[in-house]
Order: sequence, then C-alpha cells, then structure tokens
Amino acid sequence: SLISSDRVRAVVGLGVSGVSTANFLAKQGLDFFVVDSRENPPGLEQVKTICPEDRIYTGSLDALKELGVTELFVSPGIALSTPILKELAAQGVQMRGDIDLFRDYVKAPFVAITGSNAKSTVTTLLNELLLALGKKSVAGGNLGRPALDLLEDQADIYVLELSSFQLETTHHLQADVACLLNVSEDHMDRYDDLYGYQRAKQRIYRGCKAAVCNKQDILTAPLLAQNTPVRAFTKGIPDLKEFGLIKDDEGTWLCHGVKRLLNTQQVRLKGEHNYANVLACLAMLDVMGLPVDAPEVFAVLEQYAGLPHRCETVRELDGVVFINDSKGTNVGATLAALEGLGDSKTKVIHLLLGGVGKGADFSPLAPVIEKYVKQVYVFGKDAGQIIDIIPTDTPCSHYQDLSEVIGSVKNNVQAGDIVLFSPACASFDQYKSFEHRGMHFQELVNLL
Ligand code: UMA
Ligand code: ADP
Repeated sequence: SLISSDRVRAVVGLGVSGVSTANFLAKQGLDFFVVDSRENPPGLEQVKTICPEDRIYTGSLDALKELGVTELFVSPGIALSTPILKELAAQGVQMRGDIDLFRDYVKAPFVAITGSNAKSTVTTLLNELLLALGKKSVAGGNLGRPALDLLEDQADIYVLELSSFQLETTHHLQADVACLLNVSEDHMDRYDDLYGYQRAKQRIYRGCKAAVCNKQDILTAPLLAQNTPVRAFTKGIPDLKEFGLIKDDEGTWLCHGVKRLLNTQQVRLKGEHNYANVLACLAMLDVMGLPVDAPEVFAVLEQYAGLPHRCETVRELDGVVFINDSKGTNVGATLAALEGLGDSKTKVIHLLLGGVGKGADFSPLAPVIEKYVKQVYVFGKDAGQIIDIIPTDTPCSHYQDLSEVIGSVKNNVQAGDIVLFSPACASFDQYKSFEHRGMHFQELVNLL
C-alpha cells in the first residue's frame, strides 16, 4: 500500500471533502478516525455507515490530542493555523489533504487549475474541449465532485480545480499540466497578506511537467525546473509561442503567436476576461500536444455558454438588462465584470454590492465605479466597509438585504440601463452559498 500501516490517520472535517476522503480510505481498507469541531457536521450520517462510531468525534477537535495521530487529512475549510493543528504539526504530524491522496493514487495524466478567479469557467471549458477531442476526461475538485470521487471514473485525463486551501495541504502535486490563472486579493481572513495567499497558489507548480501562466500577472509567473515547457496567455498581442489577442478591422482574434485562430465574434463567451479564459484553455491543449485549431475545438468555443451565476443575463425588462454575477465573491471578479460590461461614455450600470468581505480591501473598486457606475446599492454584513470607499459623486444607498435592494432598483432604472449583481463578497451572512444567493436574485428579478 502507498500508505504504510503504522500510520494513525484522522480525517479532519466532515463536509464534502471529509466524506470523500473517508470513503476513499475505507475503500482502500485503511483505518482512520474522524474529527469535526461541529456538533452535527453535514457528513455525519454518511460516515457512520463506513466508520465505527467510536472512531468519530464531533463538537471539538480536541480528541486529536489523545489519538496518537501521525497523519491528518485536513478539510479545506479548516485553517492550518488552528491552534491544535499547529501544535500537532510542530510534533511532526503530517498535514495532508484529499488532493495529496489523489496524487498518490491517480494513474492517468491530470491538469491542475487554480487562480483567484475564472477557475470554474476554465476547468469546465477545458473539460469540454478534451471531451470534444475524443478524450475520456472528467472535471472536479473545488467545483462539482471532489477529486477522490473522480478516480472511480477511470478517466484518460482528470481536470482539477484547486483552491488555495487545498493547495496548502498538498505537498507533491506533480501535475502533468499546472495552471495559475491570476492572483488578486481573496480570503484575507485566512492569510496574513497577499503574498501568503500567492505562496499557497504557487504550490500548483510544484514538480509539474508543464505549466501555463498569465503573462499580464507577474504573481502567476512560475519558478520551474529547467526545461519544463511553459505557455503564457495574455489579453495583449502574443509573442511567438504565446496565446493572445490581435485586433484588426475584422475585430478581435484569438491568436497563437502571429497565427489567427478564431474571431471572437465566433466565441459564445463574451468580455475580454472570458477571451483570456479561452486562451488559457488553448495554451493547456497546446502544451499537452493537442490541436488548438481543430474544428472540434472551434465548435466547443462557439457553443460553450459559461456557467450560471457568472455574468449571466437573467432577464431584459423594459430595456433594462439584469445580470447575475453572484459568483463575483471578491474584488477582482467584480472589477472584471465592470471592465467587461462597462462603457465609460454612458455609465448605465447599477451595481449591487455586499455580503461578507473576508477582510478584503475594497478600495480598488473606487476608480472603476467612478468610470462605469451610475448608482451603487449596498447590503449585508460588510456594507459599512464598502460604503466607505464609494466615490462621493456616485449615488449610493444602504439596504438590509437583496429584496430591499431590488425594491429600490426598480424605481431607479430606465431603458438602456444594466443592473449588475456582482457583490464582491461571499454570501455566508445571508445565504447558504453563492448559488443560493444567485437564485434569490433571479427570483426577485423574475417577479418584477
Ligand atoms: N468547519 C468547521 N469545523 C470543522 C470543519 C469545517 O467549522 O471541523 C467549517 C469550515 O470552517 C467551513 C465549513 O465548515 O465554513 C465547510 O468546510 P469544509 O472543509 O467541510 O468544506 P467541504 O464541504 O469539504 O467543501 C470543500 C470546499 N469548501 C471550502 O473550501 C470552504 C468546497 O469548495 C469544495 O467544493 C469541496 O471541499 C470539495 O473539494 C467551496 C468553496 O467555497 C465551493 N471553496 C472556496 C472558494 O471557491 O472560494 C475555497
Ligand atoms: P472561480 O471558480 O475561480 O471562482 P469562476 O469561473 O466561477 O471562477 O468565476 C468567478 C468570478 O470571476 C465570476 O464573477 C466571473 O465573472 C469572474 N471572472 C471570470 N473570468 C475572469 C477573469 N479572467 N478575471 C477576473 N474575473 C473573472
């Protein structure tokens, strides 16, 4: 076995990752304890079916001190800086995660994708492209199915979306292709500063066989072993081996070096940030030795409409367009939405912001709001922090919740306006998830 039997393992956290890890260990015939700080964690009933009850401890992580553990599989929602975990780490207990276990057992090639934004869009699009090229590909990780569950599919290739939290507990990823899309502030409640967060993101490149990075974001630049192939993508004009955009009389082209591949009019995803996402996928195909100009590739780019809750048009009502970008959970995502949709000449955007800021600095939004936004509506837990940075000449009001916001928006809009729900915050103060929040927005808009 890859994990020697003298190890004493515990799965820490009983959410989606914890259940997946416990299932996987059980299937390998390996013993483990299960610990969660919550009295009644979501995966409790499920884990009782595969693990003896006297090995399950809930309500506190303290049991870990008594169990003589040597190896922990820590869920992404638990910070490694949690005192008891720090204490155990100092005693030499290994802090691992489900992705480390995936790495130990995966037999087929796999692609690992991270970034502050666009992970899910790029992961699902790359998976579609690989399927269209005839590969038995499957995608998951931080989105959709957890990584270890995917192994059941015995795929030709795995496409993993990884969060910084998952990367912190992954020690030797050695992905066949590793891609860091962008780094901008997020999860500042879990990191000391942007560089701590970037360091976690950079772990994606550890021991990789090939890398893809963003030429316009220095924080994505990899430090690699000599001769590791690298492809860069950019929204600017590409150099020889790069993927980028060239603009001419016929519009904007997706390009590989000087070669024009496809006019962006043919691409269903819209906005330059999304063209960058497409280019990242093409760069990954290329570094894998797959064709970037095959008709199957172009057919996917013409059809792929993106995921729900990412700059998704909900409705047009009396000339007003309502856009749901509930997945805009950090400042970088909201900036991309504003840059993608905004027009500085007309300033038609009504921007809805609010929720849990996770310790973010909202000030980078100020100049972009000034440039594109007609009116701002703020709600939720960290509303106060957001209001502080809104430019004084942009009208801005404060509401309790989203239904109050929509009640007010409907009286303020006129034909030609855009209502953009891109909150720049997490949803956990008032919702279960960004999906739940996005559906509430859709519901409210559809009732107008
Ligand atoms: N928690 C406790 N005590 C514990 C364990 C967890 O209070 O002992 C709390 C955490 O603080 C957190 C919540 O429980 O608030 C969930 O944590 P978890 O580690 O149990 O989460 P999972 O259900 O295993 O889901 C995780 C990812 N969640 C997080 O990273 C917070 C899911 O990503 C991911 O899909 C799943 O593993 C499968 O890989 C969600 C997410 O929000 C979508 N990710 C963040 C993001 O995308 O920004 C990183
Ligand atoms: P993630 O999985 O990293 O959260 P998603 O694809 O779900 O990424 O998109 C999250 C948010 O980021 C959405 O609000 C989306 O509109 C925005 N976004 C998409 N592409 C980019 C990009 N290239 N740069 C910045 N933001 C982006």
